[in-house]
Amino acid sequence: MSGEKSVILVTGGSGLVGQAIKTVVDNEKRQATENSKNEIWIFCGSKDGDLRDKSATEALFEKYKPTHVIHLAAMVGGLFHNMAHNLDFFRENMAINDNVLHASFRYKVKKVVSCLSTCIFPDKTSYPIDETMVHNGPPHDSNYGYSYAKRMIDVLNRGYHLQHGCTFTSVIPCNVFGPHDNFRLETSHVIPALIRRMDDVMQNGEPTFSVMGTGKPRRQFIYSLDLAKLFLWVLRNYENVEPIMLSVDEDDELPISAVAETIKQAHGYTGDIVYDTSKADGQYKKTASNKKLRSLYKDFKFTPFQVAITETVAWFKQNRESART
Ligand code: NAP
Ligand code: GFB
Repeated sequence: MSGEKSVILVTGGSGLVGQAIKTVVDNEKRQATENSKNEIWIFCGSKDGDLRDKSATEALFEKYKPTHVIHLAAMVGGLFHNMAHNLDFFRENMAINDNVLHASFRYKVKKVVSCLSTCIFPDKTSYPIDETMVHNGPPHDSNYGYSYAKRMIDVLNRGYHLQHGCTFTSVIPCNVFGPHDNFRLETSHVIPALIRRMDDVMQNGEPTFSVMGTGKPRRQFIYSLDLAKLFLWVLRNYENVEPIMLSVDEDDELPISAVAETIKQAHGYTGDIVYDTSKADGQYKKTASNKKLRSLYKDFKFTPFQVAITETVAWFKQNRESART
């Protein structure tokens, strides 16, 4: 991208990951970095155009004529939202992805970076999972709709490359959290759900806090601001169509119980944590290898989990009124 003027369209620009990229890009602008002088960034949410709709998608591309696209827009949600809406997750995401990638092809976009997820890998697999295993076997039942739709992005990327020479690639983040997350009770992922529900319990002076499931499942979590920096690195440096995992190390995988304890500490909650084992656990683990990332970007430093949780809890307390609650 160096030297040339680029117009970068971020679909899903109003969400957790989109807003983190905006924070990092705004920071680069303030520092007047070389990249920031040559890049125009456009962050779009669903109000700017419903990407399930082909003509609305084309209108967005006609308006901005992007040279590059970071494609984040998706129907997204935590375990319980996925379990209740697998069909919607499949249909909405298939439509959005087909529209965005085809418009990118028609408008001769030089590079598209789309977003997969570590939850799309086969449920029954060897560990750690890596980028070569995306299509190996059925995903976990809880989110098969989202998973198959995400896998099809990789199929589209390969097709556009083989048939038309396009550089459309994808990244595979583990679970993401941070400022601007979705804190709504019915749809959120575990970290924003626990942060919001613990704040409610503290406001009501309740002596116990209930975590759903056994607390035993294990997850890798990446801070949205770290993921944003890695997204920019991929956009500017990674030229391969094959996906690349953007995850913390395998050793940083945590049980949900440890996540709850870290949030308790950040909130300063003094009550007891209990586990509601009548609720689903979801996939036990999906340990991902970041070997490829570590080999290409050797000196990247992830924010320590506790620091990132403390910042996210502070952000939520300061922004609760305007946040997605
Ligand atoms: P998010 O906070 O829920 O944001 C989703 C974004 O997509 C919002 O900007 C939303 O716009 C937009 N969007 C949804 N439906 C749309 C539609 N029909 N037309 C146009 N825009 C639409 O999600 P996120 O966590 O930032 O996720 C970003 C990407 O990362 C997604 O592709 C997701 O699959 C992937 N990912 C997320 C996680 C995670 O743990 N969060 C993990 C792995 C991968 P409005 O808000 O304006 O409606
Ligand atoms: O982030 P999460 O909803 O999704 O985490 P997944 C679910 C885990 O956290 C399960 C436990 O073990 C739940 O039992 N948990 C405990 C809770 N309390 C809560 C709570 O209040 N809310 C929620 N949501 N969970 C998702 C996929 O899987 O991973 C999505 O379903 C997505 O498609 C995401 O891609 C990255 O990690 O299980």
